[in-house]
Amino acid sequence: MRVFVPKIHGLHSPEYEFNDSKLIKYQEPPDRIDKIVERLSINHRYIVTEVTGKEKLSKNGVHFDKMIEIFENIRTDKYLIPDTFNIKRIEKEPEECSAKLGMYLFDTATPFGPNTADVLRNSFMTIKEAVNHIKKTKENVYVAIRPPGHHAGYDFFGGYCYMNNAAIAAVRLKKTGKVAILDIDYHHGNGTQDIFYYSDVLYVSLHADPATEFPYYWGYAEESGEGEGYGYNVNIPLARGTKRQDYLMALRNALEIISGYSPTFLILSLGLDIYRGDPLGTFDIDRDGLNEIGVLIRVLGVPVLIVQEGGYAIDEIGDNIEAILEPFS
Ligand code: SP5
Ligand code: ZN
Repeated sequence: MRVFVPKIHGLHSPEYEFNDSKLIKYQEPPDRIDKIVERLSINHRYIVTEVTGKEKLSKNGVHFDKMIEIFENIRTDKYLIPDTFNIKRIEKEPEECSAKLGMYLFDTATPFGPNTADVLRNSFMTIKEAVNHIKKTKENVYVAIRPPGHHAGYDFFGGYCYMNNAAIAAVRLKKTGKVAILDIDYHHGNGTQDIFYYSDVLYVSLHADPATEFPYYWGYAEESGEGEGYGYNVNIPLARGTKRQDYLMALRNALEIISGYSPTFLILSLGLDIYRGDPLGTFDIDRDGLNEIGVLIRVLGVPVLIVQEGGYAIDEIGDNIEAILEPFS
């Protein structure tokens, strides 16, 4: 299987995030992806391509122009974590860079640094190359990408995410067929849900119940989409501590819905934070469980674009990615 990686992702590397009412070590560091790439590079089933190119963020096709313009124009010599949030969406753009970010940011764990915009340009190019590959070959593709994307909505960002990689791929794939997105990150993909809430791109998510887990305000079962999108948003919240067998049962239900939609392409938002040993997760899914998840999704027989989202058990991330990707490779 082909694997695409943004070459300069390591230039986005905040030291801290503000979480649980304190400043803690940033949980989404470069070695997540470095470890994945290191492992897949020595496995003959994978052909890893580092993407060096960059693309203008304004061409992303998904996000609100004003938010992207702010990303393009931030000038900073340190990682900014805003202290003020524009919760009423007042259309005044302050001069202060940190306050510009606060217009669209929804949490305190998503710092914006000197090279963050450049890394996003390289990420965008990487997604485009992966999309071109799957369009041309109809083969499964894996994008080993960071920062992740599924918490970035039309006009908001947060949860370590700035731009929505899966959504950027979906709008491009939609031009040649029907697209479904299956999101198995531990956290609800509030950004992806937001972007496609009024459209018939099918979004199905299995995630920890937002009543007790981030992102808290999105991800409830009654959120079904609206207008053209009604019935095309499916949330399956699961209790903290959900065990492998219960997870797999919920996944089978999700796959049945996707199968009934007959997509031309499937995008898999892959969060390895569902793994038992993850510091941000609580699900009880072991490595064999990850492999079984891969097998069940593979059985759909639809070409899959796999996009990396979360996953923070860094010492085990190499073994975990191999376990879940093996059926697709
Ligand atoms: C892409 C992705 O997985 N983003 C997740 C962002 C989650 N940020 C909030 C984490 C809350 C941590 N508080 C729980 C501490 C458990 N010891
Ligand atoms: Zn997550």
